[in-house]
Amino acid sequence: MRKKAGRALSASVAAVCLLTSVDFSGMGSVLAAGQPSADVPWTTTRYELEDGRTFTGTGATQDIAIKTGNRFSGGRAIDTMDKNGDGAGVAIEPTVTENGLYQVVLGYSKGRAYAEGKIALYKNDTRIDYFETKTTGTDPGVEPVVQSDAIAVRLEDGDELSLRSDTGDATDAVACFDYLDISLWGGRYEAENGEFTLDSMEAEAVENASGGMAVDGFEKTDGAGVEFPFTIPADDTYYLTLGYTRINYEIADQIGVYVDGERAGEITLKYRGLH
Ligand SMILES: [Ca+2]
Repeated sequence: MRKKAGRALSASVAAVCLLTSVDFSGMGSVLAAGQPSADVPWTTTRYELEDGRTFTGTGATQDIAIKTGNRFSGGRAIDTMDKNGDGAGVAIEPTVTENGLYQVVLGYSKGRAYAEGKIALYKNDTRIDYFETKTTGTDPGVEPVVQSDAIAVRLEDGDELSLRSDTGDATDAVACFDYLDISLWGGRYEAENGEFTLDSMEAEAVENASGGMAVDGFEKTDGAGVEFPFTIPADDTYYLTLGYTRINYEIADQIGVYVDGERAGEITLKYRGLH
């Protein structure tokens, strides 16, 4: 079910306009994995799994244990869950200040005897996807913590995420589960790092602009623009915010937004000031 879709998005305008940045975030439903490629990704919040609510599953022969070690974030991790029953796991309730599409990454370590496995990610009582885990070292007991591929999940305030061993193969749950890193999907793309559609366009230093730079030259002709390659999790609705400033005289009040070369909409520009 994983897929990655490349998209080229460009902003084009026939106005005197200095484009400084594009903020991009996903507000879609439950999706497959996708990694943002933004210049400035959204802030990541780490949730230590050892601080979560643990529960055992069907056929458990022991309770979930906590393992300590310098290699673990926070010095501790959930220990291997292969004896805790089918469906055993650990749950956290992330702080969601903005409902939207988030990426969730698992930090884990795994012994050399267990090459690959799967551990399920649930939102409330619905399974979203699996994290795939693999051996993270060759020295028993000191395997380093690594990060999984990201899973994209739509989160609202009050949602609970849990990691569960429900694959039917107990050996899948052999690993140390350290933390979940959660960040809003998307980020900020600096206009000066995009691709300009005309050679006459140029980046210049602008006070108070994001990154200290903005792109000039939109007034020269229709078709002037900046393109950004995106990797998005799936076809869905995404939010776009433009950072810009305008100077002196006006030619047009709108900037066109194009996806894969087709006009998808426009943004109305305010007069003067940095927006
Ligand atoms: Ca930890």
